[in-house]
Amino acid sequence: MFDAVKIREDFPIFKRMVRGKPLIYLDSAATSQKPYAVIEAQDDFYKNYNANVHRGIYAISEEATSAYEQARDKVADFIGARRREGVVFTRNATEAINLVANSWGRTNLKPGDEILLTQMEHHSNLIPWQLIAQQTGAKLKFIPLTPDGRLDLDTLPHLMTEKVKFVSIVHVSNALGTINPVDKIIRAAHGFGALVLVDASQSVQHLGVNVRQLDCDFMAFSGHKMLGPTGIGVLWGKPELLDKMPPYQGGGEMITEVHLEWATYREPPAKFEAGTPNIAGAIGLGAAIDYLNNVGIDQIRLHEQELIAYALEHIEEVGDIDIYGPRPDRGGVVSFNLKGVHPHDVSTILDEDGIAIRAGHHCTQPLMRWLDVPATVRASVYLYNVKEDIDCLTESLKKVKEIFAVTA
Ligand code: C6P
Repeated sequence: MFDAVKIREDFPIFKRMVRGKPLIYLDSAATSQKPYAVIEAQDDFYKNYNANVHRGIYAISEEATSAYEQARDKVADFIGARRREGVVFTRNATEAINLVANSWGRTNLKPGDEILLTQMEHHSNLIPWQLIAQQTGAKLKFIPLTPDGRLDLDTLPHLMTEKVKFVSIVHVSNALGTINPVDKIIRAAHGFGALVLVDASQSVQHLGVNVRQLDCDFMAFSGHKMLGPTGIGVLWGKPELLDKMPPYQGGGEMITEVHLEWATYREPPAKFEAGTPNIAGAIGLGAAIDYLNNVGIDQIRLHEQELIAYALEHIEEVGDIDIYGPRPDRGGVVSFNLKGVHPHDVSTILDEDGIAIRAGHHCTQPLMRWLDVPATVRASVYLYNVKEDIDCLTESLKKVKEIFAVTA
């Protein structure tokens, strides 16, 4: 039986007070909170078997290597990957996307080729492609949005041509909550021989994503948004594609033979993990995946759907509110503005009530421009949120309205 109140007990941060009030955390899209299990897994590594991986022929190094590689198995299992070799540990989703843009993009793109993105991409799935387009002469194209903030798939037949060599799309928008039909886009792209990267930063921990079912070519996500530590992320790639790609960074552990003038490289994933990796981070991520599996992603999704429906209804009841993004089907995010009040002012007043919420452009400036707003207020939920959190948010929003004397 899913019980968010009980789940909260696993998260030490909910014991603390903020500005004299219990912490109301509504910013899990930025980063999630961490359960004891994750904190303790990292602690245990540093206290009991801290050693470098893949190097030492002694007990604690072997233990560290085994735990690090077990974490890779857990990730592979979690995303339905057939082979563990497809899982590359990175710093975060951003680094995973940069890896593909640089390694695959630089080798395969040429002037006249097209990279297809969407108008709702996070900067992390936009800037790496801008940079690679500038370096290779490839051109960027964008799937536009419908007025309710979905991808306008009617444009796909015009946009998807044999010129498109790579498609990189967000699965769930961090700013709108839109759940994109990535399966349809992947099928269309493959029909033209283009490869597809799915930015699963806001989906893998909420919806569950199976790379075999989706048949994407690459997937990127961050550990810290899925109860794991910061500084660890994942690039999953089809092993046959990773095999053919050149290294992204050079250094220790990614080589087989080194001469002064040249070197040969190891097979993936080692080829893409130059230098000492974030061992504790990977172990913590493994513990986070265990935790999520224990609770059950399907249960988490149902809980979030209930919370988001509740939030949409009650935030709207405050009045003078613009809510962005589609309904009813969306991820665990509600972006909105209180008419006539800057989102930063809203967030500052909510903070006085111990409410942590994000206000800003959410690293999606082109999307904000499309919405014709400088920024939004964004509430995002996860498995540990309860309806009372939303009640506190709406009460506080009423206070903001009073302070700013917003009139309809
Ligand atoms: N979005 C948010 O508050 P990193 O920073 O690499 O862990 O994640 C980047 C990223 C990529 N794609 C999407 C869809 C994202 O939402 C994010 C991170 C956070 O919305 C921080 S801006």
